[in-house]
Order: sequence, then C-alpha cells, then structure tokens
Amino acid sequence: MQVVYTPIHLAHDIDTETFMGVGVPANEVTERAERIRGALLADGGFTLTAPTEHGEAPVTAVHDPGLVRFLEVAWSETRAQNIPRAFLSADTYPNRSMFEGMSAEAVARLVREPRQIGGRAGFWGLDSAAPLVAGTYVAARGAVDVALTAVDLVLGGAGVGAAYGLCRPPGHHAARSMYGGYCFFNNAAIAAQAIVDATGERVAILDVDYHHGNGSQQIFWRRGDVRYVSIHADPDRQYPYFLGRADETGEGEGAGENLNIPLRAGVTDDEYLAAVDRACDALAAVPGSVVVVSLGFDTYGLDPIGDFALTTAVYHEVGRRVAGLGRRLVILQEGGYHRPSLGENARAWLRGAEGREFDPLPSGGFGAGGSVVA
Ligand code: SP5
Ligand code: ZN
Repeated sequence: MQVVYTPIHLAHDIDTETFMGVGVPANEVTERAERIRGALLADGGFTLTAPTEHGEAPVTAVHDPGLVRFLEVAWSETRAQNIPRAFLSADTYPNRSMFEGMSAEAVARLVREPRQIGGRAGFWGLDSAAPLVAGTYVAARGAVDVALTAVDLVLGGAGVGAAYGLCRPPGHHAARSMYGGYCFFNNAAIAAQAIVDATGERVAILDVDYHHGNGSQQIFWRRGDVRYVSIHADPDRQYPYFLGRADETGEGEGAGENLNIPLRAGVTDDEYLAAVDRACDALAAVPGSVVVVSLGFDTYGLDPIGDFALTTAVYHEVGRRVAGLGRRLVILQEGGYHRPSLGENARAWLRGAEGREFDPLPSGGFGAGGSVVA
C-alpha cells in the first residue's frame, strides 16, 4: 500500500497543551507520525510517497476563507504583540450565553471577528487545547496535501484499492469555520469533497477515531452527497462534549445521512466489532465507490486520553471488515496518543485493509521493532 507522508509535519512542533487552564505535556506530537512511518517502513509492504501541492481551492471548498487567513497569520500576529507564549490559545470565546435573548439578526451582526489576536482565536477556535506554533499553518496545509494525494492515488485509475495518508496534524474536529481538538483543517472532509467533485458520486466517511468528528459532521450536516458514520466515546463523558449523540442524524438533504454510534467506557474488542458491523451496514447502503476513513488509535486500551479497551488484534479485524465493503479506501490518520503502540496498530489496521495476515512483532510493537524511526 502507498503511504503518503511529508516531513513538513515536523514544523508543527508542539511540546505543551492546555488542559483546563493548566499547561501539560502535549499529546499530539511529531513523534506520533514518525513512529507510524518507521513501523510501516520496517514492515516492508508499504511504499512512501511524497504529497503534491494542491493549492488553496480544495481547502476553501470546505472551510471559511477567514479561517484560512486567521491560521496563516495567527503566529506572526501573536509575536507582533509580544505575547510571551510558546503557543497561542484564545483569551475569550463567544459563549452562546453572551447573546442570550438577542434576535438571530442581532447575533449575526454582533458575532464577528475581533481585531485582537486573543479574541480572534476565540472567534475561530473551539477550545484551548489545539496549540498553534510558528509552523502550524504550513504543517496543516501539508496534511491537506497528504490527504488529497491519497485521493489522487485512489482515483488515479491504476487499480489502486486503498491509500493511506499519514496526516498530521489531524483534522476531524475542524469545522467549516472552526479549528480545535488538535485539528486545523479537516483533511477527511476536504478529501471527501474532492472525491465528490472528481467523480460526481456519493461518498461516505467512516470515522473510527476515539472522539466524535464534530467538524466532519458539521460540514456535511445538510448534505445528501456525503454520509458521515462515526463510532466514538459518548460525548456525555468525553470531548467534544456538545456533539456526537445518537439522535444527531442530519437535516434537510442530509436527513438520515449522519450516523453516530456513541460507546461506553471500557469497550472491548467484541463490542467494538459489533459497532463496526453496524457502521459498515450504513456505509454499504451508500452508492458510490470510495469510502474515506478517519483512522484514530486513541481507541487503544493504553491510550492516555481514551478509555476504550481495544487491542492491536482488533485493528487488523476492523481493517479487514472495512475492506470487505468492496469500496476503494482513502485512509487518513487522525488521533492516537499512546506512542509506543502507534506503529503496530497502524500496521495491523492497514494490513487488514489489504487482506494481508498480521504478524505481530515479537516485542508486541513496543521497543525495537515498533519504535524504529527510519
Ligand atoms: C484528533 C483528536 O484525537 N483530538 C482529540 C482532542 C482532545 N482534546 C481534549 C484533550 C483532553 C486531554 N485531557 C487529558 C486528561 C487526562 N486526565
Ligand atoms: Zn481522537
């Protein structure tokens, strides 16, 4: 399988994030992508491909141009104001209660981008846990190019059944006009839109990151041409808290095109596979030949921010079942924060998707084999 990768992600060099106002070691770090790259190279069955530049048009096909402009200048604006921070997070968010009692017209007039960077970050940002540094914009644009190059490979007519985009930073929390959750541009949504535009077919997104992909849901909420199916931690207990419930099914043309499968803490391999089968039924019902997969490994039992109990073996089986749909797959990396297992988990999933057996490394992926950084 071809793996689209670029070292540009290294520019998004994060060491600290904010959790409930406290600086803590960052989860979404460069080592994640390097671990996966190393393990796939060591496997021998994967070929690394560099992305090609696709420009801004596919980004603004999905995102507000104002978000793109904000992310492009956020770092330099922050430096220009002498803000002594290693990363940028918002000062004030436009909480909905600030406008309580006002008409929709008044709210539309008043909720606009301020001039000061702390307000602008609140206007465009979902939360304070998506650290933004000097290289963030260029890395986020690189991740979009990775996703779009994976689309090109799959649509290229060379009979490619699946391609994997090693996107970093991830994307599925980014909405049309919002970044957050370690995400800046929604790589999967941009890929899905590009597939719709290129093929005229309907497209489905399967999101198996531990978190609900609120951004992907928002972007396609009223769309009949892109179905969004997600298996994730119940937002009653987990980020993003305000979306991801089972009764969110889409509206208008998109009515019935959004399927959320929220799961309890401690979910086991068997329970998870039952959810995968439900999701696959919903995907099989979509006409069209391509499925975009938002692939996260924060569902792993040892993940530091997740609470599922999945094992490496289940990823092989999930990859196998998703490939069993008989669709071409554009597989894009989202989250997953237990660094020692990321390489093995990716190898297991992708080998399953290719119909190859999985031969676990003797070390279980931890240590020598799994942490090879070529
Ligand atoms: C792409 C993706 O997986 N984004 C996840 C964003 C999660 N943001 C909230 C993280 C909060 C982590 N808190 C850890 C506290 C453990 N006690
Ligand atoms: Zn996640």
